[in-house]
Amino acid sequence: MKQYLTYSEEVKQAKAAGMPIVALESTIISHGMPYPHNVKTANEVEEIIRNNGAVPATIAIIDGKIKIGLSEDELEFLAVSKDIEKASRRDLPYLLATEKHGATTVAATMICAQLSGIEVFVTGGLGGVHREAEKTMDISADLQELAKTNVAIVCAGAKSILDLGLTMEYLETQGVPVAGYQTEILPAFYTRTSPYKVNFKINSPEEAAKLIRVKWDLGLAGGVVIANPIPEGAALEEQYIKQIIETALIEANEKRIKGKEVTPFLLKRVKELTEGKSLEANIALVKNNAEIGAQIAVELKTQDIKLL
Ligand code: PSU
Ligand code: MN
Repeated sequence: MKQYLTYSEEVKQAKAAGMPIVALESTIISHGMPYPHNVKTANEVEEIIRNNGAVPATIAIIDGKIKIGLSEDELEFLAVSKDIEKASRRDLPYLLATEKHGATTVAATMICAQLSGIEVFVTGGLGGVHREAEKTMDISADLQELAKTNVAIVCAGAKSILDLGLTMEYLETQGVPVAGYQTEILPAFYTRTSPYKVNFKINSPEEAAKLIRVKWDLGLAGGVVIANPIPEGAALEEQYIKQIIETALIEANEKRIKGKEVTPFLLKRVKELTEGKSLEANIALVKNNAEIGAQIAVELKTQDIKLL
């Protein structure tokens, strides 16, 4: 195993010192946001995590190595290069075997986080069950990963490019708790609400950390989703974004976009149709998640120390 993993100096030291570490994904950098917003956001998110007492570990595959923590040059490379595959669970072995580059999705980032002993992961939105999945079978590998890999993920819910109802059903079947951060309603990424409820409401990083620890203490494999709504001022108007998402979905259908291209295509079209407003919202919610995620990672360590 060790031969596949490379740690940045910062993460190596944090591990040795037993500091709280927060994993970050790289698909959002290479395939989720345009340059230079992607690299600027990635750096700012890392800084927010440091300012909240934890150490950031952005995860990616570079030259066939799993990198846990990236240098500024590596972040820049992921942000500009067109040579970076979107890497989910199925892609990891191929990219390592052929020494290629990959930007890790939620699923792949969870796998790498678990391999390196990181318990908390911050991102924007989860993949999920796509609309009309009963015909296309398009269900993100992120959901299966949450069923089996022990990493807690802080996100702003899932985007309504997905079928949120079916996504919640899938997670229930797989035994994945979805906890709302100070909310009873499932947030829908660009908006603070959706027609669905979360399973449980938690009010603080302490409560989140307890929930996560108890799940794993019980030997229940898999993740926990902490759904943290986008900040009030950054949320988009519900009807407005709904109609834009519908338009993007129709276009994806007409263009017969398939497989792993679907999510990046929809994100890009939504950004164009909102003239960048969706990108601004995306940046605001990731930063908000970084703050809460770092606090949860700190709290997990604090609670562990109390038990010693
Ligand atoms: N949602 C976003 N931005 C993203 C993604 C999701 O708002 O960049 C990425 C994440 O990496 C997620 C992946 O894991 O898309 C899901 O892709 P798919 O639906 O192909 O599994
Ligand atoms: Mn898919």
